[in-house]
Amino acid sequence: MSPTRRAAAKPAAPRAAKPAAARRAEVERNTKETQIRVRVALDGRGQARLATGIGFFDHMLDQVARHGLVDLDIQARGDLHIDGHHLVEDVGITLGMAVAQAVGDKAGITRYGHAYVPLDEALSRVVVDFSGRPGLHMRVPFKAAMVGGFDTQLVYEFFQGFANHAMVTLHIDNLHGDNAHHQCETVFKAFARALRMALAVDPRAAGAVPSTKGSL
Ligand SMILES: [Mn+2]
Repeated sequence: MSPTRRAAAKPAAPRAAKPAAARRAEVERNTKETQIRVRVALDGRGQARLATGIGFFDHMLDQVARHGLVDLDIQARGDLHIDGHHLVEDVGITLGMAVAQAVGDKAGITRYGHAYVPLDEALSRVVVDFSGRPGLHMRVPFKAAMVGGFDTQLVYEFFQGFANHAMVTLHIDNLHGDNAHHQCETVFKAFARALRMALAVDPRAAGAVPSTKGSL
């Protein structure tokens, strides 16, 4: 016990943390091909409410919520009687729009995120940069054309739509994998983990925008 303690000037109360603006958004996007509503909460708990009409796609979006610790509510209807192309691409676009809106001016975020995720023999790496410049670089040699009712070619369309509208640079590589379900799942899980890292508020950044330009 310090005898000077009582006499010491009362320390300034710790500055109350600025209440974080709620990082959430709701976007509705309707075309003649698809009708999509996305609600996202970036500081969520990984809860998902998903209805895209494609079971395996719901399973993948569930990974994004769970491993990204974002809450996702995605209700999508579309021309699945043709195929899944328009719907999967448009969910990527609408989710990208919602994430861009929820992240706002990006002040205080980590900006970069990366993750490796394995699932048995499969291993994927995803790197994301909230750069403000859309770009997708994807190398995933899927070992099957379809997983359940889901065309694996649509993974590219989903991430292209997401990258273009979230305004992020995305590098996606599947490094190993023999089973297409595993390959796909590691891609979505790694995407989720990378997203979580990039969106995390960095307490040392003290609310600064993580760019020497001052804006992203
Ligand atoms: Mn699975």
